[in-house]
Amino acid sequence: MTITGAEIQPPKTGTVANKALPRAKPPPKISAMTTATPDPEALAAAVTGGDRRALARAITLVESSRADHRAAAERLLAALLPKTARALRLGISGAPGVGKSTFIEALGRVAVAAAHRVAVLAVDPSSKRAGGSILGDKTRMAELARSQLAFIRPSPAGTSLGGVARRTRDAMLLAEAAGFDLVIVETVGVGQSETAVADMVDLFLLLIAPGGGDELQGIKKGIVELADLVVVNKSDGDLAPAARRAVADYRHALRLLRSGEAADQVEVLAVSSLEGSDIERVWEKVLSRVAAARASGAFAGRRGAQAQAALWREIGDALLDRFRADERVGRLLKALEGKVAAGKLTPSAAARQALDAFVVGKD
Ligand SMILES: Nc1nc2c(ncn2[C@@H]2O[C@H](COP(=O)(O)OP(=O)(O)O)[C@@H](O)[C@H]2O)c(=O)[nH]1
Ligand SMILES: [Mg+2]
Repeated sequence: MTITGAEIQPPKTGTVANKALPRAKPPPKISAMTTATPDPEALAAAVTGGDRRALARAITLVESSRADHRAAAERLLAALLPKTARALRLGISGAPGVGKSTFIEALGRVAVAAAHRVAVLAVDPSSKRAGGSILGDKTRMAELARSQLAFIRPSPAGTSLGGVARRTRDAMLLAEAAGFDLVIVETVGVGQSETAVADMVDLFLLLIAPGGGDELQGIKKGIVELADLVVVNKSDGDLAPAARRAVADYRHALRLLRSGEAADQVEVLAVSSLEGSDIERVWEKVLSRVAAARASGAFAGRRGAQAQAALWREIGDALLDRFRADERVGRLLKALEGKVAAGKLTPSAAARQALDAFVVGKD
């Protein structure tokens, strides 16, 4: 079955969908933001007004590493914080080529047809933004990109995973403040990015494709353990039988990997993003999972734990930055590193000396 917007009716009042995901107001008119240095308060007002260009500028601001931009970004985020946390945060991971962008386009259209406002953010620390993947995404998400109810933001290039993770979290908050009630974070299933994304979303969906041999993708790398939902894509044409086998294989593997309650909760569904078949089933599953998590308190618990974990990561990052920037530590470390390398001092003793110098030096 092919999805066209007209076929999908918004859920009726009182359905699971309504409870799970509050509906956003339609976006107000886009106003031009022309000043070169953004004023955080003015930008915050434009973002909450639903101005998509202001949102794009705001994200650019939080992505910047310039000191004055960082200060402005913090004021912006502080101003917008009360307007955040109202969206459903959905993470989507999978190996390159499994069809993440195509799937997000299809799922995004289902959500938009139900009058949701959808923001798509991409996390790809490996991407150098050579143009290929971005061009690919633009064509694969063409319909969604055209929608007034959608906002698509590719990954910032050439930064460390830590940097990308923080910026994505900030970009997610900005999108929420702009009134987007579904934020989809796409990440490539390589490296550690899926762990970072799983740590910032309400529901983590692993997308796989059939025909990858008998090795279960994601199992070896431990991504499956993070998944709340597994979706086998490309269940169409010649690949349909292989997709059915993959569903059975993953169901079996998940039963082995997880025990008790958790095993029942991770469902495996087959879809065709290209044909649009069974995408609504995934959307309904997402909404019912979220409704159940809200009812049990697991939803709030997960968000609270994520926010606390983010706090400690920020503290760790900031401490390390200050430590490295400290002159006394810098001078001392050169000598300490030499002694450690030569085996004259243990790493733990050297670390203690450097930390003592840092703490004393700061008083
Ligand atoms: N047959 C089939 N091909 C698909 C499907 N979804 C995506 N593809 C194709 O798989 C390729 C990679 O898709 P893309 O969305 O860019 O994958 P990504 O790298 O995971 O974002 C493209 O050629 C798509 O047309 C599907 O459901 N069925
Ligand atoms: Mg893609």
